[in-house]
Amino acid sequence: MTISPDELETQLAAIKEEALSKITATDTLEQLEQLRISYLGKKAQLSQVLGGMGKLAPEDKRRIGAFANVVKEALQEGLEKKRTELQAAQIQAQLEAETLDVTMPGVYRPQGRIHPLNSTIDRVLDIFVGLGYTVAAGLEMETDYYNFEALNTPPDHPARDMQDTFYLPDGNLLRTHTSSVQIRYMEANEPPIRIIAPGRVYRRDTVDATHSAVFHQIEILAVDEGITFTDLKGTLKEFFQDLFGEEIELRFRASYFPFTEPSAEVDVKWRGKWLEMGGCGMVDPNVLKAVGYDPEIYTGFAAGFGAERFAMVLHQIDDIRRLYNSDLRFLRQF
Ligand code: 2NL
Repeated sequence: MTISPDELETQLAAIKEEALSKITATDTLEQLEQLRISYLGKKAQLSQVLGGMGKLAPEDKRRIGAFANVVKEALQEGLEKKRTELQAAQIQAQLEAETLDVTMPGVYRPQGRIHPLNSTIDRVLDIFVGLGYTVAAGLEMETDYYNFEALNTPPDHPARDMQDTFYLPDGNLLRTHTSSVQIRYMEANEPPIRIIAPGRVYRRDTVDATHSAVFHQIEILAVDEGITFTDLKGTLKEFFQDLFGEEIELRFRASYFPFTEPSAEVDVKWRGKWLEMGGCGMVDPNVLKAVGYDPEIYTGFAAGFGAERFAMVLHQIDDIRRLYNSDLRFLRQF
């Protein structure tokens, strides 16, 4: 197909007019880029017209070639001008959208604080860490073995009545004390042992001012060669003195736990009153045997406390349920 130089020139002029009017009408950078591709790209109309120049006489080629360059430059200039315009408009729009009103009131975030139960647990842990103890944690769902059997409490043991708990369909249970953590720790480590195990525990208890079916226990355990009841007394004296921040008196009353022998309840005399603070004793040889320790070589002491009881005594809280119902009028006091 032959095409005359004049026709080519007319086509070029038409392309130029069409392109420039489309460029003018464009209002996005994406559209503008599409126009650039369709007019100046490799497959562009301009390139196709120029492809038809091959068969022209040399002087026509020069004339049409020069004109094609004029068209090309006009398009490039038009595109560039429009691009600058659109970019400026875009920045302007963005600036308007992102205007920051520094006089606007901020988002109110009330100051949070540590719950009295947690701050009590933290204080107790701090004191024992200061005495060389390691904090140990474990599972809230346990097997019968770790919660009872390893603690010298076989299925028919009467102490199971007082520690009735929530049983899962698979036979597992919710732990009734953090002792199970200590059993697992002893299985995995050799003496000397000095650990403190804090955590949530469960009992089938009727809720009242001093009982909750879910509460927090803190247990300590020391196993070594030559540990005696005197070490237990000295450790508890040191601990309670630090916890109450003043001179206190300790009293031990004979008691019973399946996992300690002998066992005792420990009371603290603070501001003239005796307060029951927890239970303790020398680790029963059967418990040591269960974790593979030789009771002829090792002895140990253990004690268990209720974190809620500590918090209630230290802050004069009259009802354990106040610690659980998230009443800010109560919690803001601490
Ligand atoms: C209480 C009494 C107690 C223990 C917990 C214990 C743990 C192991 C071995 C022996 Cl692994 N004993 N723990 C001993 C005596 C008392 O808790 O009234 N808790 C609230």
